[in-house]
Amino acid sequence: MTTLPVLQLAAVLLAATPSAPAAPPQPAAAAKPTAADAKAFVGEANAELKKLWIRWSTAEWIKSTYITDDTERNAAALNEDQMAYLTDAIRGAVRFQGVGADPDTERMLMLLRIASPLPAPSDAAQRAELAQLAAKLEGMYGKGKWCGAPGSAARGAEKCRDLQDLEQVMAKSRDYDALLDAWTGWHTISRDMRPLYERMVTISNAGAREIGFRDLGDLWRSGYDMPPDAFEADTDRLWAQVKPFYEELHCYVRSKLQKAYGKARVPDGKPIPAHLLGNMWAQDWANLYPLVEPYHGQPSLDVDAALRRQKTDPIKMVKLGEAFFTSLGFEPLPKTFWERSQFTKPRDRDVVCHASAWDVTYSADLRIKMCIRPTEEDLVTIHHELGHNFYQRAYVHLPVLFQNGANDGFHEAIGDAIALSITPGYLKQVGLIQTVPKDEKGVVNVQMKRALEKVAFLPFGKLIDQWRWDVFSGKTPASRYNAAWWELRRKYQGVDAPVSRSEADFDPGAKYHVPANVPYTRYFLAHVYQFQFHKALCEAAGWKGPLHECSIYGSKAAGKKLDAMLAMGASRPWPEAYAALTGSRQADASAMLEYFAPLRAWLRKQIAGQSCGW
Ligand code: X8Z
Ligand code: ZN
Repeated sequence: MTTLPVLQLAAVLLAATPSAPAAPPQPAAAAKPTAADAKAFVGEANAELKKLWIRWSTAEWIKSTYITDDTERNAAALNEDQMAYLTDAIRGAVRFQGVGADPDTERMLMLLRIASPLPAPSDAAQRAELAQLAAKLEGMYGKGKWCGAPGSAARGAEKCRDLQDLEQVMAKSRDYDALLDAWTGWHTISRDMRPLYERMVTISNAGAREIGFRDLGDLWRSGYDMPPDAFEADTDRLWAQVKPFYEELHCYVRSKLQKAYGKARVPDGKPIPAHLLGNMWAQDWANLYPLVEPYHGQPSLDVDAALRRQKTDPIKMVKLGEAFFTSLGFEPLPKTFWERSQFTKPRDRDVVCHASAWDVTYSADLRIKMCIRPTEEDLVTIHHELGHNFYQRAYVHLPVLFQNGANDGFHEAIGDAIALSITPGYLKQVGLIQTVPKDEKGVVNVQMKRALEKVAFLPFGKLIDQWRWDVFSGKTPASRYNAAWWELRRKYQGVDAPVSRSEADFDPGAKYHVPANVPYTRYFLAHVYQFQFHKALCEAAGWKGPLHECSIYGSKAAGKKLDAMLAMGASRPWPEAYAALTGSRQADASAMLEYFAPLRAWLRKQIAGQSCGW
């Protein structure tokens, strides 16, 4: 049911955006809508969307924490309802173009049009199919298991391993063949996704075109308060700023991998085999730290060991994260957060383990969904997820169309910016390491660990949507899905598949955000934003030393500054929110480069004279 009078349309000029949707036929004598009509329309849209989104996210929560055919069908049905409403509302909103609505109304009309990353066409059968595809693809990822190659000794249901098991191998094993088995095994789970993904692209492209976009990528790039082409150029600008640093890190790490695996397996001047970087997607190399540690014999940074030794349970880890936010002056998480969250992997059913944070009812019904293990990586992810939750609560007073990040990169950057304050000094304070490394050697070690997380991620953060944008535009046809994927991974990351791949594989589907249809440029942006946010928060906290040593733990002044930005939600163009915290309206990687200056100087000496690049 929609309360919107979507077909009572008056004459409309389509001048504002060249790609605005076509208005349905106009009855000749209809009254011209006014600014007041537009305001009333977004008021109703907010109310209706809130109702529909609560129902849908409730069904999504149930599905993600209990994957069955029934919960998938249920979630798909509720998704269909909100899709149908959105398609109608967006088409109906066209009549308000040029009516001179107030700025908040204009902004909500703009946000309405880009509200869904998966727009459905108005055809009911296609909409139903799209909702089913979306639920099914995410379910396939969540249920993915590797049971050994057919005919191999390892095959057998009792030996099947899920992503968590396989990630553990990627993180810990340094056995080339064991790594290869885990990598190739996981990449079998996405093969059957290919036809479903292709169909999802076709239908959602049609949906995007109906509401006036060239294709789905054009819609995704339109969420940044600037023309989509300008956004793409701006992303390239940031990448150009950090690319030389990435190449230096790549060079150093490759030389260490050559020592571990030999030059026959890790050749000079070639991309690194993707299964050797300590992570299933080679997107975060922190697990390689023991292999690439700059100076041995320095104070230990092994947080994993401390978590194990102290038998830290998942709840304690989340409490530690919450304590960071309350130290900044934020209220503790609601009681229901502790009752309703999924902290550990249930033993008796399939769930989507990929971490996420929710406000199921758009009224501070906060929860996280994780399968927490006692590792430093998960401790950082907890801070990441809580960043989402504290953001959600800070803007909960706004209408649902404004209940969002200033842009999606902001949402991903908040918890990460906080986690940059997990310095050795902070870790010692909370008893997770014994000694704070003080001299230059200790600093380089600490920085190396961070760079393996943050700098290694950058090209991966960029290439996922580079791939999808080309798929959505048709530049990459389905017959080249996998080939195009590996071209980008070679080009940006300098990594290559360890075994030959073909179009029978669908390797992009082995990364959660592709089957789950979550745009990914947000994480690239967040990796740049978070250092600028960190710097601004450190200034607010009165920090005077080097940026990499700053922890804002306990600073109410920093917390206040952060909260002021969070509370704006999506109500203003993002450069305004950016300026509220950082004083600048532009993203810039110089804070990241400043943060890593000591490591970079050291790295350059290490790789001098080596043949870098690929
Ligand atoms: O998906 C996530 C979060 C949930 S929004 C856990 N991240 C990206 C990933 O895992 O690929 C955080 C870093 C990048
Ligand atoms: Zn996130």
